[in-house]
Amino acid sequence: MTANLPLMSGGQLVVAALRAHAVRMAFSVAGESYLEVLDALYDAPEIHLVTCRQEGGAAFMAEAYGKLTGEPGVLLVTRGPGACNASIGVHTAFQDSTPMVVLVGQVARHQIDREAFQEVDFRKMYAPLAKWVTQIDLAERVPELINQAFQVATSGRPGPVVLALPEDMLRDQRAATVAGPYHAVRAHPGAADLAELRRLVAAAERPIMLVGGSGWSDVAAADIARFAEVNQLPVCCSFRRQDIVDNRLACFVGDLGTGAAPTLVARFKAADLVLAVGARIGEITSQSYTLLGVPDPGKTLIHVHAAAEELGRVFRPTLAIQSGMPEFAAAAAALQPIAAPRWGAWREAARAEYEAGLAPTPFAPAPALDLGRVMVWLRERLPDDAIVTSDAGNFSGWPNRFLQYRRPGRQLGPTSGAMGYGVPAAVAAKLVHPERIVIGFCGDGGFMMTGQELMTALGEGVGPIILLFNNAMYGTIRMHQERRFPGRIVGTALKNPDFAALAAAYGGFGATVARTEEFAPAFEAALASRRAAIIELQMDPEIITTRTTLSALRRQATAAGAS
Ligand SMILES: Cc1ncc(C[n+]2csc(CCOP(=O)(O)OP(=O)(O)O)c2C)c(N)n1
Ligand SMILES: [Mg+2]
Repeated sequence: MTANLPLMSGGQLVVAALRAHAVRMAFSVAGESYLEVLDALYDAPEIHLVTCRQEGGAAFMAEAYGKLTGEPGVLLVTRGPGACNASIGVHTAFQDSTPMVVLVGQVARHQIDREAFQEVDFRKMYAPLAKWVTQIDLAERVPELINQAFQVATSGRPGPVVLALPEDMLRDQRAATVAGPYHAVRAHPGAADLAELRRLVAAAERPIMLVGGSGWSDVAAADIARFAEVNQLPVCCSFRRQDIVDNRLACFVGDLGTGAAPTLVARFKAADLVLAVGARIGEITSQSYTLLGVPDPGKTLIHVHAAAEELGRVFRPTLAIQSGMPEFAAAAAALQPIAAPRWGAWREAARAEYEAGLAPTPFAPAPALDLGRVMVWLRERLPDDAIVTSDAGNFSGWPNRFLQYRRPGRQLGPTSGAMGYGVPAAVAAKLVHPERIVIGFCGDGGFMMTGQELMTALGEGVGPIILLFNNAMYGTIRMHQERRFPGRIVGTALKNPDFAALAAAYGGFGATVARTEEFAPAFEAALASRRAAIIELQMDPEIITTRTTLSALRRQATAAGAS
């Protein structure tokens, strides 16, 4: 079979396999352990290799690429140190069910288990972080194992796959047939399941839908919205998955993130039926497992998920349906609508609560920079296809509560809660869609973890706009301190650089906004510059969430008798 094939190095076979799987972009920090792969990429100009500044940033970029496109984000890093830096992005891809393929250089096969230079047993290191880890010990098996990696990364519940590549294997010359592209395998809902779903929903009084998870194409998102609309079902979304259903539709009623609206939480608890589609119903979404009983949810639960292992894992559903999101959404949209549903007023009330929450909470004294008004301005200013990325931290409450997401616009945020995600994700999104507005929301803490990747954007000539919420603290943790140990501030205060000057030093656009009216001109100027930009929002540090202040938290905690 291989008699007439040319000999190729293991490295060339890796790149031939990436081509066969239609890889268009890959993110890397170079290492001598995988020089053969880099050299083979020299001859593969259709693969855009993005040279990043730290593997954590590169891994977040690959994860964001996977989240945005549904195709595996490809990451290339070197052995021990590179793989250790990259691990945060692998963990994020795992928690966020994002397809990703990580290629890691490895020591030569004849050195393994000597603790050679930078040697790590990647099967052990990545075991709980990745969906699958293996090492390619034979160059002739590169096509087979890379094919398997793409299959595993994309099928069922998507996730990250790690392939260790011993450097001497990459030099071996072998003849091998490359196969591709991969076909993501997804289950379809059965006719009996759909009939039962319809029967259960029709019998409900106060149903609510929860959409979330990964694997949503634009068509699937439109289909599930149509299903909700024709059946008048209220729909909320899971943590950082606000872009599945157009937030302007009458059926959309909010998100179950870290700052979930108390009214939505109450309504979810009052529902007699939950139709969860794609969401794992994890700790944040389930509000620390308080929205549903474990394992008996205490109400009718229909759970639709791409992976059999997630069904009945925590909550025992009344009806479990294993299905891909496009397959389920298309079938649901084709179901006969439920005639004269009883829950019209229930949905309307939930929508009214959501809309009431879109009005900013007033603070006294009024801050010079009113973030609520800034968000309302952005909500009106952003086009439908804008991409919003988010870091982890309390500042994320502002875009989560006040922006309205809609396809093809996207929200890319780490459900893993990993700080440092916002900037690299914005860089990746802008590389994928240079024509769209891409905004990265960051705190001062998270920005300083991976902000150097702004230089990657400048090197690539793309201009994401970073909105940097500066409160000179790890605000989220300070909030928890005020609740548990009021007034005892330790380990959370930050000193920061001049962020606008930092942006300028990179060759980007920088602006500092201290008053509400300064925001719009700064935003338009950042956009017009077409360069990577930082707009520092000098916020009132007192305002710790969109709803409350640090002093209010301290007062409450002291009154409640915290230490
Ligand atoms: C990589 C990482 N390290 C630590 C944490 C714990 N953590 C969660 S939020 C937070 C503070 C975030 O600070 P900042 O980015 O300034 O946002 P803020 O909460 O102040 O708005 C920390 C330290 C985390 N989630 N991820
Ligand atoms: Mg902060």
